[in-house]
Amino acid sequence: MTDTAPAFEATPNNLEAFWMPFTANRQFKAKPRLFAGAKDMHYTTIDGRKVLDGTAGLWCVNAGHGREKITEAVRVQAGKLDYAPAFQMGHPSVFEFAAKLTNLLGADFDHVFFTNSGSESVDTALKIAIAYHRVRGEGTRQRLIGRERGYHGVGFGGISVGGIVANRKVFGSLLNGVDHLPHTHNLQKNAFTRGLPAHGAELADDLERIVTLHDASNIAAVIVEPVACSTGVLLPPKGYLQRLREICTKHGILLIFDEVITGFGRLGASFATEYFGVVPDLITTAKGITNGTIPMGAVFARKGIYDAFMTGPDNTIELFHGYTYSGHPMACAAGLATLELYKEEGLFERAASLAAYWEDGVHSLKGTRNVIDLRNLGLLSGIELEARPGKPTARAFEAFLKCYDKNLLIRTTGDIIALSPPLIVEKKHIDEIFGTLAEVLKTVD
Ligand code: PXG
Ligand code: PLP
Repeated sequence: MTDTAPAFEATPNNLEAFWMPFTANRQFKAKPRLFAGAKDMHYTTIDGRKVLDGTAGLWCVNAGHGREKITEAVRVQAGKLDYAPAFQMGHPSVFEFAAKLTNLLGADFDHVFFTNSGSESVDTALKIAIAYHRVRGEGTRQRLIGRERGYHGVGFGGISVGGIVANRKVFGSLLNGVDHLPHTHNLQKNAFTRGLPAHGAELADDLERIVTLHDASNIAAVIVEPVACSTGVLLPPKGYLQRLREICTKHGILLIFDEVITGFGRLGASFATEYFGVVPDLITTAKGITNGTIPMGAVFARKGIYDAFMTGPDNTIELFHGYTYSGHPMACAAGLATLELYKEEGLFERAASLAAYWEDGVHSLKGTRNVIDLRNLGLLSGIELEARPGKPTARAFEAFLKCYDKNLLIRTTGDIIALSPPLIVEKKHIDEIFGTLAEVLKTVD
């Protein structure tokens, strides 16, 4: 392209070829929304408008956009080593990154397996769980348990244990041997709670029912999001995660926390496991691991899991699993710089210190037209609207479009607005987010 080349223009012809993910393609292409740049808390649209990012991209840009430290690290790495084979070969930064990550997680977790996304992390964790039982001589433990309304990405494993109907219903028979716990959302009892809801810890006991049905000797793992974000920020009732942990331990079932969103500071702690003081056996991550700059995911294994695989002659490949791009040099460079940035700027602590101000902002919307629940934790929020009769999702989507016109990016799922700003958010941005939302919601009938 030369300097005189015309700027990209969004016309139907040049938008057609791209089959957009999780998007109403025809609606979008008729009236596209395109970002051309981003810096710190803002995106810039192709027509030059600055849009405040209330969602950290898709819950991933935790340190804010265009951070020089990360882009420079990627630039340097690209010039030094573009790619190294991931199988039977290595490169220094993947080992350094693994060590730093396990350090961040604390003494309970001592190994990490790299993937390229949250979906791959989930499939990896499910496979590790089943294989783990087998290497220990408990090969009958193959069943997997997810939860209604759970989101675990879009691989066949993830949609099988996931519980969002639209993500499952057109994709055939999925994995065999999967059960689901009930979701924990209860508007009658918990609406407008600040922080964790009081009611519902006993819903974890449903796991006992499933164990009675199948016998523990057939169950490999339970997977849940500590906070179910994608479905609309559903918070765990007080004591729920602890109870799930106790029941899993009692029956020898592995507990997997899917921390693709809750990891890397979102709740005001490094991970949800730290925030809740509940230790799972496997943790799936992605997104904030590289600040969204380069695709990457990772699965953390609790002490003892890796060791269980280290048997047989030393030329044995212990786990027949991995991706061409597991631990890609560019992703490791981005990840190492991201971790430094989180630490230097104290971003997890910053999220914790802003959580109360954020909570007040969220709950300032109480009484606003059509709002039937407000939820918050750390720098997360779910704002639930009553659905328009006969037209689910229409009300929230209208709010999304109106916010975008008023230079605020929000995310909607069903009739719930989800917010998760970069952790560098300032009070003035929080005021702007809830000010704009209040104004917009008044105009949405
Ligand atoms: N697990 C959880 C808990 C997630 O939130 C995934 C797995 C899958 O990650 P990948 O990287 O394969 O997308 C996710 C991703 C939204 C939204 O706004 C949520 C996600 C991704 C895109 C949009 O609901 N979560
Ligand atoms: N499909 C084919 C034909 C392949 O050769 C490979 C990897 O070698 C894959 C799929 C998997 O790709 P990835 O390792 O990037 O997940």
